[in-house]
Amino acid sequence: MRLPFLFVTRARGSVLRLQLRQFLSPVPALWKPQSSAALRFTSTQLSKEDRSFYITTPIFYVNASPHLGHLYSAVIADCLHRYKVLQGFNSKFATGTDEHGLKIQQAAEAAGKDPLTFCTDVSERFKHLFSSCSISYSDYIRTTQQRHRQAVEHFWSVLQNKGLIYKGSYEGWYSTQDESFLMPSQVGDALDSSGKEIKVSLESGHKVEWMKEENYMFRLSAFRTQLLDWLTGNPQAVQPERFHQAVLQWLQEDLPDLSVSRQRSRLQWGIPVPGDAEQTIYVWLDALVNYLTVAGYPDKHDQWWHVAHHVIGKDILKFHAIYWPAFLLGAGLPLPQVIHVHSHWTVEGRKMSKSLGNVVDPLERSQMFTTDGMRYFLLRQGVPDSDCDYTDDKVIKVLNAELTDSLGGLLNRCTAPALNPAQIYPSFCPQSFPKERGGRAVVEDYHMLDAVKGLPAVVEMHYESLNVYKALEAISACVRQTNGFVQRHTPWKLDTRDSKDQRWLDTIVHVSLECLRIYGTLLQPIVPEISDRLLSRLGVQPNERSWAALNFLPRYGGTDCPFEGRALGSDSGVLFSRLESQKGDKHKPKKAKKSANLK
Ligand code: ME8
Repeated sequence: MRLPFLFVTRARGSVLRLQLRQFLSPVPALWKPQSSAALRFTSTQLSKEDRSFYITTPIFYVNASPHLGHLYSAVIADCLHRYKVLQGFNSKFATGTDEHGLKIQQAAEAAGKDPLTFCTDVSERFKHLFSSCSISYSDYIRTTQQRHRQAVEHFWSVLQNKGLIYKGSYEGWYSTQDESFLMPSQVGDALDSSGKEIKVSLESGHKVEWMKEENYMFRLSAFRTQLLDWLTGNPQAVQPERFHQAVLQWLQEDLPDLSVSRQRSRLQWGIPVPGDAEQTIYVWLDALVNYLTVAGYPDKHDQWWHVAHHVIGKDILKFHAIYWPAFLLGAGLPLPQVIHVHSHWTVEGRKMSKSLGNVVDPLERSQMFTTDGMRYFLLRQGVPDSDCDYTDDKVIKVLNAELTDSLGGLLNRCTAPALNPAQIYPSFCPQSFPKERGGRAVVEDYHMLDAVKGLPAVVEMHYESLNVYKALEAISACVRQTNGFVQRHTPWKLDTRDSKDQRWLDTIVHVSLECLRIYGTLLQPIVPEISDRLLSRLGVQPNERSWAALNFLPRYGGTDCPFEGRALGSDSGVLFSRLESQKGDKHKPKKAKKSANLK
């Protein structure tokens, strides 16, 4: 992984081995470690009235166009944001682009553009992707913005005034592609395309170069104990657990001081070190501060900063779970509540990369499979713990099975004029489906009611931990149960001239519509457009779609149902059109036949 520095020298000293670094960076008297109690920032300590929530994605490099992985991080964060809003939170959701650094400087040069024009062009592409995919961010930050520069300069001055930054020099391997320093053990030999021997990062495969220059160092080594205290005192701070363990493991290893600037002669595209025009602030320090900038740092960040949650990919864990908390501790600021880590999407088992030509274009795919289709697929199949392989065929299979057939089929059945000629939310008959057995419902029907009643709590638990795939698994299982309920009782065979049969038919449809209302409400963070169409079709008004309004099947519990007798909303067609696998990768949604699932 990306550990900085091979060797460190003091400004006028000789080269010293890394292991001696602790001696090189004594904590100055100016800086006092925080007590371990101050490091615990669990949600349980927040006041019950505090309904603020702040969620971020990584800010993405603008050296290349967005790919599927970028959209995945944004969709996860968007899901959590929408869920919190449904729960009544005042949620802020930030995303944006990371625009400084050597890699961007070089990419702009290669494109023959001035850096800012280049950054603006690519940043707009990210923005367009996110807007097209219903990413409902409340702030889009670019590190080239003035508000960010002010925040970074202030943050730097705070660290410097606390004696945590000192002038030194380093010598070691640097990967420009990863914008990171590497230890010798992280570097290996490889051949470039012309057969020349080069050194590469063992983790990323990117070329590394030997660097030696004078710059500013951050006293990272002084923070090991506090970082350990934070992680052991907050077992939920880094999720899932395997990534929490990985960070603890890294903290057992060498934790050298970190170079936090580059010579201006090498890197012009970045924020100059305050008071030293010869140095540019290291792109990772610059980039991490974006989370504070959006929160309103340095003047008005309190409301958001103590409820910060970061969504990141596993590739940038060390920057977020070691460097960032150490910077924040140094600056005397609270640490993020949770760092949600996710694994990667691969293609045929390999990392997506331009050189392999296997990059999946998320915009193109969301046009092929629809925005909600792509969102559903990514969250249904993406598992935070382990990498997932992407194929178009998988997308088609999952969406056809779960959105077209299962969910769409259920809606179709319960709203089709054949079963529901009056186009209303029909009445529930307690005699047909009594609390105590003896009506027409059978044991499986009671099991289904139990499952749907308990579903919001299950989904809530999985949304909270960002195991969204588990939430979708649970919803999908319930949808299958409801389809089974309808299938079991074949309501289309009931004799509507018989009043008992009519009441039972109405009850079957009422219960199924109630199930659909729950599914539609719970699915809003995942597939906002589909959920809106589903709930609108059921006649559920916008103010009846919050978490608090879930209240499944009140008539069964003996209380009034506000929907009973209400007219359904207008029919806007199939919920999700079947996707056809076609040669030439044209998976355009096909106009589906609406009656297909009626019986
Ligand atoms: O690292 N699968 O930006 P970046 C899933 N600017 N997610 C993926 C992915 C994949 N194959 N590839 C990338 C940077 N991601 C820095 C971040 S934050 C202060 C600075 C996602 O453009 C994932 O979230 O390289 C990963 O962490 C991020 O994109 C890296 O984006």
